[in-house]
This record gives sequence, C-alpha cells and structure tokens, in this order.
Amino acid sequence: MSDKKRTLVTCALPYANGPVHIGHLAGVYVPADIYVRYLRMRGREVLYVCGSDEHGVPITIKARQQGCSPQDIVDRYHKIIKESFEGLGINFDIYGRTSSKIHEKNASEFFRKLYDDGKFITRESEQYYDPEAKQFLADRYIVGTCPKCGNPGAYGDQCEKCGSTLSPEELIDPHSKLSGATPIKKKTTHWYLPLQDYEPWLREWILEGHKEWRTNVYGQVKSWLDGGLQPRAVTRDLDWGVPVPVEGAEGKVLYVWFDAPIGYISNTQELLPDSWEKWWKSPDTRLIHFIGKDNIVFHCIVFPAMLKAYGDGYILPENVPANEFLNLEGDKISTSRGWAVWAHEYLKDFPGKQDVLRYVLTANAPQTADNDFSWKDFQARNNSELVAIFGNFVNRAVVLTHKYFGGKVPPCGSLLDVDKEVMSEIPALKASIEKNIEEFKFREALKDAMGIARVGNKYISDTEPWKTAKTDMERTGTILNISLQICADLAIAFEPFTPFAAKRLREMLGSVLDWEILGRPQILPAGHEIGEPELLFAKIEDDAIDAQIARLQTIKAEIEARAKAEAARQVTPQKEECTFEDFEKMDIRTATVLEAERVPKTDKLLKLTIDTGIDRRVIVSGIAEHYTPEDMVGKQICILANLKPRVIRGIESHGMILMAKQNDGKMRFVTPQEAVNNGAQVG
Ligand code: B3M
Ligand code: ZN
Repeated sequence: MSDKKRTLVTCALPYANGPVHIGHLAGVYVPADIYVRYLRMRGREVLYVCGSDEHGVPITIKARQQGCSPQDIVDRYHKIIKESFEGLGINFDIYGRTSSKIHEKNASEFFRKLYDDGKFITRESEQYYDPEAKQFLADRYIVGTCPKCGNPGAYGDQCEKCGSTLSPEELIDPHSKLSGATPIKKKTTHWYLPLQDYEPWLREWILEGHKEWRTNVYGQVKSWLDGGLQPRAVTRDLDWGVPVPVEGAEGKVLYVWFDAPIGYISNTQELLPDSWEKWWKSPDTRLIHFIGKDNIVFHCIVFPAMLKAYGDGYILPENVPANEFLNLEGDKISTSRGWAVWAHEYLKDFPGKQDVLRYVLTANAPQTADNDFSWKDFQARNNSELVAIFGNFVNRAVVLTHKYFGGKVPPCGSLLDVDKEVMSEIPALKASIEKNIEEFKFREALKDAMGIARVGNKYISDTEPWKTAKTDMERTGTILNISLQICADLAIAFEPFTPFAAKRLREMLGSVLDWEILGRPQILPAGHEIGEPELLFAKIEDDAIDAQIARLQTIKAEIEARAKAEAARQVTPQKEECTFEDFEKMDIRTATVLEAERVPKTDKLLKLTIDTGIDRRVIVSGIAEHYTPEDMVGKQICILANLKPRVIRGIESHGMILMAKQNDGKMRFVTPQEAVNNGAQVG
C-alpha cells in the first residue's frame, strides 16, 4: 500500500438532472465505496468527497421540458440522489452541490486568477443560434436524425441510440429544441484554455509517469495527446451557471466542465473550512478520482491542466480508475430516454436488499470492458451465490452451534489435514483481496471474498458436523469452531462489498471489525457466546423479477412510441396544392421487373426492364444503394408511365419508379399490397 499519509477520494459529481442509476453506481460509486471502506478498515486517513453537478445544459433542458426553473430541477434531484447514496450505504464525508454560494465564489475566483495571469486566450467563432428563440444553442439543444443509425432524436453532440459522437453539422434535418427552427450560425467570443501548451508536461506526467494506470484510461489519454490538444472553450453562452467574472461577458457562464471539478475543492472547503488545504495541497495526500469512461479527458487532461495553470501547490491525481459502461438488458443506459434502473426505485422495490445490488454491480463491474446488467442474472447471483453459498454457510454454522453447543463457540481440538488446509486458504485469499482492491480490481477482490464463503461452505459440507455429532462431539466442536472463525472472517472481508450483511453478521457473532485479524486462528475464542441465527440473504422469487422485466418492457414501448412520434414530426411538409386535373395527367401503373442490372461505372443506377402490361420498356432508376439487381427481379412496383423519356448515362429511360423515402434516407419501392395485373392504373 502507498506510504502516503492520507487519501482523498473523489467521485464524479452526478448531474442533478435525473436520479442516479445502476450505470452510475457500477461505474463510480460502488467501487469508490469499496475502496474507501477498505482503506478505513486498514486504518488509513481518508476523505470521501462528492456532490451534485448542478450546472450544464441537460439541466436547462429538463427544466424547459418540465416547465420549471433549473433551480427547481437541481433541488429536486439533489435530494433524490443524496438519499439514494445514503440508502445504499454510500456515505460520503460531504455531498455538496455546485449551486452553493461557496462554490460559485470559488469557481469564479479560480477563473479570475487564470484570467489575470493571462492563462486564457479568446477566440471568436461561429456558433449555432436559434433565430426564433434568439439564443445561442449548445450542441445538446440541436436535434435531428443520426446519420449513422437513423435515430430521429439524436443530439448535436451524441446519438444516445447508437452511441456515436456527433457534431451538429452531421445531423440530418437539424432543428432547435427550443423553437423547432433551423439553427443559423452567429459570431460569439469565448475564453479558451490553450491545452496544447500543457501537452509536453501531460505526456511526461501521465505517459511516462503513470504507466500503471488502467489501460483504458492510459490509452484514452494517449490517443488524446497523440491526436494533438486544442484550445478548449471554458465559457458558454447560457443563462444557467457561474457568471463569467469579467467585463464584456454578459450572458456568458463558465462551461460546466470548468466549474464542476472545482466543485471537488469547494465541497472539501465547505466541510473543512480550516483544514481543506492539507487534502489538496500536501504532497502527503494521494488523490484518487473515481469516474466513468466519458469523464476521462476532463479528469486526466483538462482539470490537471487547470490546476497546473493555477499553480499554488495543488496536487494531481495519483490514479483515475475509470470504468467502462454498464448496459441494461443489452441496451445502453440513458437518462434522457428513461432506459435505466434507478437507485431510488430499486431501494423502494427491494427494501433491505442494498447489498444485493452492490454485490451484483461489483460482480459484473464494467472494469475493462462494457458489461451488462440483467434482472435474471441479478436473481441468479442472489439466489445461487449470496443465499446458497454465503448465507447458507453462515446459517449452518450458527444453527448447529446453537443446536449442539448452546450458542457457545466450542473449543478447537486436534486438527486434521482438512482443517489445516481450509485454515491455510484464508490468509491467501485475504492477501489477494488486499492486492486486488489496492489495484482497483474490485470484481476480482469480491471473487476472493466469495472464495472465503465457498471454502467455508465446502468445508462444512465435506466434514458433515451433523453426522459427527452422533458419535464424536469433540470433532463436531472442532469443525464448528473452525466454521465460526470463517464466519467471523466473512464479517470482515465483506464489509467493503456488502456492509449491511457484514454488520448483521458481526452482530450475530458478536465479532469485531478489524482487518488485521482476518484469517488469524481463534478470533472467536472458545466459550464466546454468539447470537441467534438470522438469515443474511433471502431468496428473490420470480414474481419480483418478472415485475421488473415487465416495467422495462413498458419503458421500451414508450421509447419506441416517442421515436415514432419524433419521426412523424420530421416528415417533409406538404407540397403546394394541385388540381385534380394535375393529378389526372399522371399515368401511374403497376408493373413487374423482368430484368435488372447495374449501370456500369455508377453507384446509384439500376437499369430495369419491366413489363407494364402495355409494353416492355426500360427504366433507369437511382435505387442501386437501396436494392441489388437480384432484389428487384420479379418484384411488382408502381411506375409513372407517361413521364417524358430521358437519356440517363446513354440509356433512354421510359418512366419513373415510385419510391418512398424514409427519414433515415432509405428508399423503399411502393408495391401493391396484393399482386394485381400489370398495367393496372393507380389513382
Ligand atoms: N457531472 C458528468 C457525468 O455525470 C459530470 C461529472 C462531473 S465530475 C467533476 O458524466
Ligand atoms: Zn445513432
């Protein structure tokens, strides 16, 4: 373990635009909590800091959607999020908020110092602007169709359906979320931190100095650095945030990613107004940032560059154990689409089962790659691991001790090989838990802890004290003595992972929480009285799981309905009025494709020979991106038969195929629902 004196653990500040969900928990808060609990058990001085991130565009969007102020939104979600963490046993030393006075002052002063020290540059740029709402538009405020997957509700910065990073330029049919107007570009001036100036220093600090960081983190940093850093805007045209504290910046606020990390410092200050500096400016402090992978660049490049620019002895993170993403039943979790399992709802639906969620999210932690949460897996892990192994073992040991020894720890007699073997396995597992947690490998550490329960469960099954009790009480006592020691080990080893069950187990055994004694012989002395047996974990029945799955199905249906409505909203407006006579002029008929071939040296054109019922003719059609020649042969289609012939690529084309163009740009030919004779007139 590091020999530095103290550890400052920060967790990404969740946006107060929605409740926290299992993706947040698995990626950031559960691993951080394991780490903090572990360090505290090892007697380390730790400060555990988090809070709500209450600025940024998503909050203003939510407020607009709900017809209330951004402050109403953050007040509501700050409370929900704070209570969810408490409910799950994630007890920060402080859970602050970035709308606090102290933070506003801090962030403002931080900016001002960099400004005064000449650390910023200004730049004029063209930004999207809503001419109807008369406002600059953040990328999030621009929606349109995703060019990659056709999702009609993609944002100007990202498509939440396929996960692509986008820019507003790439969207098909972009429109403003505020008014629906098509955005125009308008000039504006902003302050930028010239990140490129910090590149050599960042290379040295991270690429040379922190090769031990997780490969996903190190790799992302490297690719940002190799790609060449650019000046980054630290201000925005927005009316929600910390006002830019310089003249000529009316209507501008600090960019949320400039103020939010300063929030870590503000929250520390709020808790420890007199001694916060030792946590942020002492070389004796190690700083660890727990975050999700989408926050890597901000915590490894932008915030460190800000601190470096500021000077004044701020320390830099010693490690940034960022996780990948957790999916839900195979789909990307999304707050805005509502595809999530929310922490506060979980706590309501599964009272007293905080540990189960903590356990499952750790066992499935998306540490090195994205991972999936499914309700069936949740049930299986509870029933066949927590209940069948951990709970079952403890229950057998405690019940049998009551049955045969009146609830007193029996003395340990002479040891057989099987006893010595099991006793030697625990210290090895303990060492492995330590190593894994210290290397931020929480999933592996949990496996080790569970390994202790497996060892115990197997031991008691193999030695069968209920059988030896018929003939040899001394042997039975030895087996139960050893089993109870393992129970006490579990009550220590599981404290970081399932703190509620670990505490109940300690109360049941009358044992203490002290990491150092884990694995030592006779931590519960003979004659020590234990409490009544109590089930640590209960089976989760199918109906509870089915209810959750049904809830998700409803959400999925709602998401799809919204997508359809959004797609419908985006259909091309109706054309100008035409007369019946205009329509009558068009001779639309059914026809069948007889032959089809690509027009050489073109990507888009097919040459089709068709039977129109009146004749055989050739039509050249621009559908090769949508259909292959094989697709077309034999298909019945509709054509405009009396279109004036045109020569296309040297081929005379006699008519036009009727096609429907979807919102995603895909074309589909129009075909009668049932086969009709060729030449049937459509009208
Ligand atoms: N609120 C982003 C997020 O939840 C952000 C973290 C800020 S940490 C300083 O992804
Ligand atoms: Zn997409």
